[in-house]
Amino acid sequence: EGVGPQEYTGVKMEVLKWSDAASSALAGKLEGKNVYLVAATLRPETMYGQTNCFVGTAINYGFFAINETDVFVCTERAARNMAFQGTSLPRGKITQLAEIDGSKLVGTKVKAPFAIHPEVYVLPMDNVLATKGTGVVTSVPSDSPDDFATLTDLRKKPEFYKIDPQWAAIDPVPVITTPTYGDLTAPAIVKKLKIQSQKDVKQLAEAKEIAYKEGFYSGTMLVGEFKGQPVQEAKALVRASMIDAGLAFAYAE
Ligand code: A2H
Repeated sequence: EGVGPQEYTGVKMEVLKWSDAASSALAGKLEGKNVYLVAATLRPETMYGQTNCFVGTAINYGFFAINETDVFVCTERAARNMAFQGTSLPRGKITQLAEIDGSKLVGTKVKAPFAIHPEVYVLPMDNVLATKGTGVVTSVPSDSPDDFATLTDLRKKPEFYKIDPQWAAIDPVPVITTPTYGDLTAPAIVKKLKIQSQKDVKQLAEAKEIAYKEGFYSGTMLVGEFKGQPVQEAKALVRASMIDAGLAFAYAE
């Protein structure tokens, strides 16, 4: 991470159906509201390949009213930052309606903007930091080694991770092709570096670096509105398209 601010894209993942645990914890608190889990991503051009959404089970998430009808789910830290970036009104003010542990969000079904699989589940990830982004990570296992390693862990040990295997059933979707690694860059790098699980943090940091550079400098879009275009061009275009559609917003920190 550099010295300057990180320019994230805040992706609005609308809640379609709460997990049982979230449903009981939230009973009556969000009547009539549109609720969105907000994921922070640096790779908006990969959103076609979302297969799920990750939260940290030990992280506390707040429900923040950003206007009369819409509620964002993220860390309080992120909500405070957003309040000064034109996301909510009045400026600088946050209104928290409820809070919940990440573990209770697991199993919630959300909409994945622009995704080829438009409905995905919330799953647990070990390495989600409460101190970065919104605390919600949208999962794109085709292009993110962390996401692929985590999805693989969850599929191997669903009981251990307390998930229904159905929630992790969507396979990685080819979104970007790269000359060195083909149509599924992250799985190819994870295999090459012999990464076994999300616990291999050191190798994953290396894999992330390789995947990021390869995708950005040499990748070509395989799907979507900018199919056939280099990722270097498509990145800003997909981002603008999502923002215009009201499905995302700029978020910096
Ligand atoms: B990226 P940086 Cl396809 N904890 O989005 C852990 N990881 C987090 C996070 C948090 N609180 N908030 C965001 N992230 C992830 C897509 C993606 C991402 C792809 C490939 C690489 C990649 C789909 N997941 O990131 O430390 C988010 O995952 C590799 C750089 O601020 C976000 O972008 O550089 C990225 O890490 C931000 O990490």
